[in-house]
Amino acid sequence: MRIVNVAAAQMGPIQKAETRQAVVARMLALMDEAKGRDADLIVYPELALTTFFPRWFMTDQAEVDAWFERDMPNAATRPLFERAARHGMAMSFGYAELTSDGHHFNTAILTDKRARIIGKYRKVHLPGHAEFDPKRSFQHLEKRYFEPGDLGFPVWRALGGVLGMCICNDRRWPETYRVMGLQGVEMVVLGYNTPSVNSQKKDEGAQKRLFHNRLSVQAGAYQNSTFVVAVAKAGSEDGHPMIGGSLIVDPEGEIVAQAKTEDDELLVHACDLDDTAFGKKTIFDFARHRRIEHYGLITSQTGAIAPD
Ligand code: ING
Repeated sequence: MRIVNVAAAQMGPIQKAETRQAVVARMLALMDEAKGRDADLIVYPELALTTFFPRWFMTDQAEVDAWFERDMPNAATRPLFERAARHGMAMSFGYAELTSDGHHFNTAILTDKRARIIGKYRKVHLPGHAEFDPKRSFQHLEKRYFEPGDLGFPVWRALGGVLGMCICNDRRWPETYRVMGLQGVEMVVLGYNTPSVNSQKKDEGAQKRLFHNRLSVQAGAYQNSTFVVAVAKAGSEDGHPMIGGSLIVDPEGEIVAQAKTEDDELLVHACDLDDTAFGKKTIFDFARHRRIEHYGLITSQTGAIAPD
């Protein structure tokens, strides 16, 4: 038995005017609740410290950069690291990273139980656009504000197992899970901010978005025999609704915990990492069953590339 008692800390909306200090106070309350439920690890959403600012069209780089963190930890987030160390709890959360040499990434970190950062991931699959388009009912400008991640899909030995991270749109791409699966990942943690409606497909509403959220995470878990913990930033941010539906999925693709609200809500589940072994030994025994001689297209540029 290699139990990781994981807490999925879904967060309700963060309004544009809300301060990082106010958000950190909410995150600390969730962390204290997780401690009360003996969590070993707490997972927060993508861009957990601020509103989902890529919905706003900005032209002034100083205004854009105000949404980013230059250091981690920093004055606003240090209370999180101090409380996590005191609780003996590992944590993962997403934030906008501005590096010392001026690069902008949609980033997530993983700490150990002493609040030391042991892993960093930078979002590879950036959805949305780089330019404002008046035809869209709302904007999704991640390609304007972030660069694609430059760290690949690493995994880390942590909490007695092998952990990996990805972020939001990454969860829709089988390649994301497979690269980590090929490294033996046993638990993938991720956060997301997913609009309840599709700015380019009027009739696609929240129920379809929630279905695709479950489908993507359950498929990734089953097809790589890994736990997946997917955590929403949910609810209406300045009038822009986002889905909740945070969930914990086991290596057989079963949902073992799921959020009921669109607010701050904690899910906790005791994940036995040994449960990943059967799938890795039978169906997904990569060494015995993969036929890479037929997989070339997956890493090729051929085929129609959809216009931006
Ligand atoms: N958000 C959305 C997501 O991938 C999206 C964007 C929604 C793309 C629905 C396609 C369909 O969940 C982020 N932040 O990636």
